[in-house]
Amino acid sequence: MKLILAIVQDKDKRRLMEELVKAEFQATMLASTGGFLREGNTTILIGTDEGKVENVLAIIQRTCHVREQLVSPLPPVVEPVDSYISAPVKVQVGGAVVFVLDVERLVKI
Ligand code: 2BA
Repeated sequence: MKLILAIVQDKDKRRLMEELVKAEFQATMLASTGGFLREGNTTILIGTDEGKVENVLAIIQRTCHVREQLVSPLPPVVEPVDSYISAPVKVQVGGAVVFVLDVERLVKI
């Protein structure tokens, strides 16, 4: 068995969950926060058989989109704040960051 851990953008979570449930996968959604942007994102846990991992990845690929986001860099601590001019920088976020892990055992009690 495998555990798929997918970090997705909040805008994609609803469609992704709908498609997973439609395809009869079991999933759990957790609210999470990205370390770089410090903004909310969603982490979805999906436990499934090894042979179905590619199906899950295909659903994630179909439903999660790459988006660009503007980030304002923080001023450096050593510079006086009024001498620092920062231009917002574009970063690409998503479609999804996916980890596929081995599961030793699944117990439902
Ligand atoms: P964040 O950490 O908020 O990162 C958002 C996006 O900012 C990233 O998109 C990446 O394009 C950019 N970024 C991140 N760190 C950067 C840095 N040091 N310098 C420049 N740009 C940087 P994604 O790669 O699509 O990641 C989306 C979210 O997935 C991340 O949100 C984080 O919550 C998670 N994530 C990504 N890689 C991860 C990893 N190796 N381990 C754990 N979580 C990860």
